[in-house]
Amino acid sequence: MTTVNEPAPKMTLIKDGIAAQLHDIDPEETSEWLASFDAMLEAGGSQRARYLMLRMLDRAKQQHIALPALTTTDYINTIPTESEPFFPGDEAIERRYRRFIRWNAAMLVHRAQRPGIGVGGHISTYASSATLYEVGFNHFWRGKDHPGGGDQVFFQGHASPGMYARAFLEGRLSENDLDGFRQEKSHPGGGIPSYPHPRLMPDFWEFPTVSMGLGPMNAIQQARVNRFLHHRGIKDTSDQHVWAFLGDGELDEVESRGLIHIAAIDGLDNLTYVINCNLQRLDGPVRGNGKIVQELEAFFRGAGWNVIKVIWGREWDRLLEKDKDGALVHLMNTTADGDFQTYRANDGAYIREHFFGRDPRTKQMVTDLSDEDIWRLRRGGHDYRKVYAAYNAATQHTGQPTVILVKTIKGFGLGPSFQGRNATHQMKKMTSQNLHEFRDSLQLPIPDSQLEDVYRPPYFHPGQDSEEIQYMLDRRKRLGGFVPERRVAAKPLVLPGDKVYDVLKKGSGKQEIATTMAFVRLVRDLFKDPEIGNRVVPIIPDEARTFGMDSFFPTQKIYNPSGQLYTAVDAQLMLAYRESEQGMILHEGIDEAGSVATLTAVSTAYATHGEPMIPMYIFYSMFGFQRTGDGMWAIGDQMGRGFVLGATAGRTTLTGEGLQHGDGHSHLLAATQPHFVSYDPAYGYEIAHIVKDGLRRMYGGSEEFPHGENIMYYITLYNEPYQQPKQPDDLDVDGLLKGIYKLSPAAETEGKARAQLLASGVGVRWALEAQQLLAQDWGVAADVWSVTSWTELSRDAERVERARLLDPAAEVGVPYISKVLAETEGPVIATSDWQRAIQNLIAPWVPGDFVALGADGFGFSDTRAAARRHFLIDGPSMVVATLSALERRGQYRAGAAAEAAEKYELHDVRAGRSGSTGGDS
Ligand SMILES: Cc1ncc(C[n+]2csc(CCOP(=O)(O)OP(=O)(O)O)c2C)c(N)n1
Ligand SMILES: [Mg+2]
Repeated sequence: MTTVNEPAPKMTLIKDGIAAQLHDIDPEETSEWLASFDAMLEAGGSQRARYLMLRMLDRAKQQHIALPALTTTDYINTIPTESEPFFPGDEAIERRYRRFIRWNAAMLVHRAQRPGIGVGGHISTYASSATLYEVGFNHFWRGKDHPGGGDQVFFQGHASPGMYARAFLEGRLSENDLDGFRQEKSHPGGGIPSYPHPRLMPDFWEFPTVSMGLGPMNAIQQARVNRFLHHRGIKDTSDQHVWAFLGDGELDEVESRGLIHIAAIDGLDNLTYVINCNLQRLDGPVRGNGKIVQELEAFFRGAGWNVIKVIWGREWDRLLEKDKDGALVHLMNTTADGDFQTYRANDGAYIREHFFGRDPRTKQMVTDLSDEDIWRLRRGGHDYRKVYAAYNAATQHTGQPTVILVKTIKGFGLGPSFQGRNATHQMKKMTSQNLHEFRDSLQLPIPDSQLEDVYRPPYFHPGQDSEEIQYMLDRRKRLGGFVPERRVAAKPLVLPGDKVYDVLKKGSGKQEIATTMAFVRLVRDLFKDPEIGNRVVPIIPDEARTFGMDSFFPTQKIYNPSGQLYTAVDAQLMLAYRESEQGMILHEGIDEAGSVATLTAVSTAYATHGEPMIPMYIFYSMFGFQRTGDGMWAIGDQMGRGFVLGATAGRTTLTGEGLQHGDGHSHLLAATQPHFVSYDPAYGYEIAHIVKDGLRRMYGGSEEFPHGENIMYYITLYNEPYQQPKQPDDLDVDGLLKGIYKLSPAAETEGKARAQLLASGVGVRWALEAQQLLAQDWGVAADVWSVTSWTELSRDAERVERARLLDPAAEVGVPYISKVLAETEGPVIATSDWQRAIQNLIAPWVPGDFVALGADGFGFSDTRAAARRHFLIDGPSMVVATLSALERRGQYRAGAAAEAAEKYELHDVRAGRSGSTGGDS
């Protein structure tokens, strides 16, 4: 204990996040304060001392004394009862139809368990969150017809039955639709998806949330991009709010927590998280030994969020008022979540004994309550008014994002076999007894006779003209229409003409530049386009200099809602680091996952905001699909459009960076994502055609796709500098876009053995080298083909095969790759800086012999030439592979391949020559 007279001239404290040495300018006064504190503690006890300290802190805050914040508060509601606003709705009517929704939500899952179907679903999550959603639907969320443009609501994925059940009452879904839950293809008349999937229900769902952790990230970047669009003058989003509904278990995903600082730094007060703290995840308690609400409060407050806790329902108000010595609050503070869960899986008598009974003062407090009364002491998340007060406060808070931590009961209202049980998340079938009890507790006029068929209990709808439905529809009308709703109103963009692409078609002359630089040159010109320039949005996770995009800093500027409040160290330089409120570049910091969330919001602005934007997300290709593939997949679901650039591509091209950087497989990963059209261009002019066609397909209108196609482009870019050739006069543009074109026919073919060399990206130069060696040293005439997309060629072939399977008798055509190679002679040898499996994507459809070389296995640090020799993908390796294939066909003398292997020293990595040095990494 500190003695009063002890001198304390200096103390180290953390003040505003910074360690500070504070001087005591009046030690005598300090001693007096400390002495009076000690005396107060002795006289009043620790509860009293705690109370007074909290009051002091509160007073200091009111008087604007900048003290470090406490990260947690007591386990009680943040908003005091006396500060709750007037509730503007009719609670009784809203309760009635909330019960209809609860019933129908459970029934649509339950009915989907009927014999022969049994497709699963979740009942307990929505049961715990019905109030949270209904307060939003009835009082807060603005629809698309609202003058402000409407809100964006991220629904907890497995709460979807509740949203469907509401849409049924609203007349948006039919009984047949509900019965088609999770039977999208087989249900007569069509079914509805298990979870929020915009791609599968494009007029309804806006945000795919079911891969847990993506919703929290995407909601933050949605709110940030809303601001960005506003600052950029694209759209007034000032009256649009983003709501994200999350599970307390979901908050254990690193993605759920990893981005929250961004929301705080950008002051996103247009964002509210509602975390349904039912204390349970799938298997059991989220924090049996701890308190998830308290943990999250500290976490979010520490990160700079406004935190509102909704823990207790109004029935507790009276008890808390009686809690003069803090005994009840102490119990609340010290009861573990595991116990809170167990209370609700038991009954009032159990709660009396195991909660209130732990302290004689609290036991006394509830003597006048029956066990029934104790059971009816609700949690905050089931009290309409408490939830309303929290939402209202969140929407009025400025300068910070808000998180509302709401305590609920998992399986609420579903009876003792569901409520609070560890298994409740997975329970989907109700027994006859469950059904009867549930109906009774919801007070629904469904006769017993209708519950006889336990697999088909009826849905409940009181009729369109009923008071409840009329009220409900009226609420939505006032708020601007239904939620969720997805609309695509964007018009096709006027795309730039050919001129913008000229710079790439001309080639780089004597200058050696990498394809990354060629791409950057194109983007620079696209920025200047009067129609689309303002819509191009580079998204960069701290690699702009690597890609030569620092040249955009002074002109396009980096978006920062606070502008630039400091003098940049390089302010005097041409390429100064410039931040601006109107910046066009979304610089994401070292954060690929967050960048993909940003990409999601930007690439879907055409639907969410009716404003097509052209994202150009450029990153180290190794840290793309491999690291953030799930987010990319969700963009596919959300039907994003834009360009994804895997820069520093290839397993051997990024000199010296080695195992964790040498990407030799992202094309394989991209190939698994149906919405990605992937290209691996070799030259600038190829990039020009690919980007032009991408813009046409995604942002232009065609007869087949009047609003453009829901696809993304994945283009790999390299950092190996070489001369970019001028576009050949007779370029086969159609072939280039389909995935292959003849780049360099063999010079003299007369009487010579023939071969076909296929390559993509930087590999094209090795094929050209091999062509030369084969001609010079072996008299073999080889044609060189640039394969711009192995994936597109294979997808084209798969489409043909599927058509053939469905209609074996029909004339379904020939895969493009087969058609192109059918007219050629000799074996086909393929190479690239990617693993073999990528080249092999076309193997089944290559007529004749096919040999794929590839960079399989882990990369390593070395020169490009050495690495390519190691993997046997370089020019000489192609020569040996070609001779060997010719020998096997009997078209070349035996032993030639072995001679060639010796001649080119294939076993010696030091003998490799395929590849230039230099290029930034
Ligand atoms: C990334 C990911 N991992 C696992 C799942 C499977 N899953 C679906 S719901 C769920 C439990 C959810 O618990 P919580 O977030 O607390 O939500 P609650 O249902 O309790 O509201 C799990 C593990 C998933 N959907 N996504
Ligand atoms: Mg939970």
